[in-house]
Amino acid sequence: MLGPLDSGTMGTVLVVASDRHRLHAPLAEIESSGFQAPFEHPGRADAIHAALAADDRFEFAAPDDAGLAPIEAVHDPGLVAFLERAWQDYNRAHPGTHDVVPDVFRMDALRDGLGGFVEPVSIDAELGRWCFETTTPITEGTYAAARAAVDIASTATDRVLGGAGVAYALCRPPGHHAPHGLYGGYCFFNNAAVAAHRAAATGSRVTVLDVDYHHGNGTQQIFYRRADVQYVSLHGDPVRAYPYVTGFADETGAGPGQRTNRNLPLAAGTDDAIYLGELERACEAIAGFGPDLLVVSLGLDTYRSDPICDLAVTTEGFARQGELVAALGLPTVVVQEGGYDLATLGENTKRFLLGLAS
Ligand code: SP5
Ligand code: ZN
Repeated sequence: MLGPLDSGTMGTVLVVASDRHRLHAPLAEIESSGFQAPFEHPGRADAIHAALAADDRFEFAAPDDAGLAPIEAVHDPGLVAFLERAWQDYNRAHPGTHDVVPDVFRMDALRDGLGGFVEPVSIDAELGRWCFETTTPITEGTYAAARAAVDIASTATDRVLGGAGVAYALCRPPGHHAPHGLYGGYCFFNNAAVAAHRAAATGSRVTVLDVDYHHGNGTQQIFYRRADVQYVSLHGDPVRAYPYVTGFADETGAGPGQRTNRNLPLAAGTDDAIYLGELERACEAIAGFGPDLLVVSLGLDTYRSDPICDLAVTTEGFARQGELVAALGLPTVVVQEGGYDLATLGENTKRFLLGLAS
C-alpha cells in the first residue's frame, strides 16, 4: 500500500519523457477513405515537451527500462511478438514499404461451417489478425517507440508508488484503444493499462479516469472483469464517435468486475459547463469506489478546435478539469493519450497538469 504523499520539490510536477517517440513516424493514415498526413505524429509530443520545458514548474526524468513483463501482464504475448517482427517480416515480402498497413482483417465469417478460426501464416494476413483499423501504420521504429512509451508509463507509476503525488507520463504513441490482443486507433501497447496494472499488483485499488475524447475501449476491455481496477470514461457518444461499438452507458463491468466500469457519453458541442458537470459525476463514482491511486488517461482532443473531434472544451476548461481531479486527493499518474490541435496541445496539457498540482 502507499505511504503518505511526498510534497516533492515544492511546486514542481515530474514529467517522464523520451525522444524515442520520434521513431514512430508514419507518412500517412488512411482515414475517411483517403490517404492523409497523420494526425498522430512526432510533433505532438515535441510540442508538449517544449511547452513544459519552458516552464520551471516542471522537472524532467528519463524512463527506466521496464522490460517486457509489464506489457505481457496486460497484452497477449502473441501481439507483442508480432509487433516486434511485423515491419521486418512485411518488408521481406514487400521490400521498401515505409508504412505497413493491413489490407485484410479477421475474416472469421469466411470460415463459417469450416470449424473455427485459423491462425494465419502469411504476414499479410497476420496484420489483419492483430489490427482492427487502417489509421495505425507500423513503421521501422514503431515497436521501439511503443516500448519506450511503456517504459515512460512504468517509470511514472513507480515514482508515484514511491511517494511523488503526481507524475506525468509523456507517452507517444498513445495506448487506450489497444485491448489485450489487438492494436489500432493510433495505439499499440496500452500505456495506461500498464500503469494501472503495475500499481494494482502492489495491492493498491486503482481507478483509470479517461478524459480523452474517444472511448478507451482497450482499457475498458482489459479491466472489465476485474474488481481491483475501476474504469471511468467521458467521451463522445459512440453512436456518432469512434470507436463506435464501445463506450455506451450500459457497459458497467462483468463477473468480479460488476459495477467497476462507468461510461459517460457526451453530445457533440459539449462545453466546459456541461463537461465539468459530467466530470463531477465521474469523480463521485471514483470516490464511491475508493481507490488508493488514480491513473488519468489524458486526451486534449475534447478541445473546441481539435481537428478530428466535436466537443467544445476550452484551455481554461482543462485547468478546471485538473482542479476537479486534484480534489479527489489521490496519488495520480497522468498518461498522455490523444489531442491533435498542435497550436494549443502544449498549453492545454500544461494547464491540466498545473490545475492537478494546485
Ligand atoms: C488516442 C486517440 O485519440 N485515438 C483516436 C483515433 C481516432 N481515429 C479516427 C478514426 C476514424 C474516424 N473517422 C471519422 C470519419 C469522419 N468523416
Ligand atoms: Zn482520442
